[in-house]
Amino acid sequence: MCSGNSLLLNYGNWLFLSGWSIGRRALLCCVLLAHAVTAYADLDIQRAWVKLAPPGSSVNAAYMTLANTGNTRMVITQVKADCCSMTMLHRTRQQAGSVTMEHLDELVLPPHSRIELAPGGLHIMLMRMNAPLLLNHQVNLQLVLSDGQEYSLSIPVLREWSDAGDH
Ligand SMILES: [Cu+2]
Repeated sequence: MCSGNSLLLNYGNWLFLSGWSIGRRALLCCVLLAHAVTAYADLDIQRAWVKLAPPGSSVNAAYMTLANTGNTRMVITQVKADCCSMTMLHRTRQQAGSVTMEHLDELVLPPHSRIELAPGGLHIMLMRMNAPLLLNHQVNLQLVLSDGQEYSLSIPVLREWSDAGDH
């Protein structure tokens, strides 16, 4: 539901204008090192995974449950990934028998709230892959917050979340 060359082409110009999440591997390494020891007591991430795409697919989608356990509003403004050079926050909408994806500029987590990114709904679109993602590979993500903090996490590529066992 997240594939389709026409969709990507349509987004291409738009992305260029918006400047959304153009990551480079060398830069990401520095980011990881710089932020690896930072604590994010108020952002709790569970059930994070990337869905294995069908062979030949040029895009992937990442899912997770985000919880803001603190008293301060959080806004995720950007996502970076080491597996690809472009990401977007998307919401899948199904109406009148057709499936479309809406781009979100940001993801807002009010105090003491929880947001589910799951198949058929919100997701992080991974595009312009460096190489096809394989089963059980790890993808490194950084969630960039509006206050400049970055939350780094490493998540597995799975067929379905249920394959993760007790992760
Ligand atoms: Cu999408």
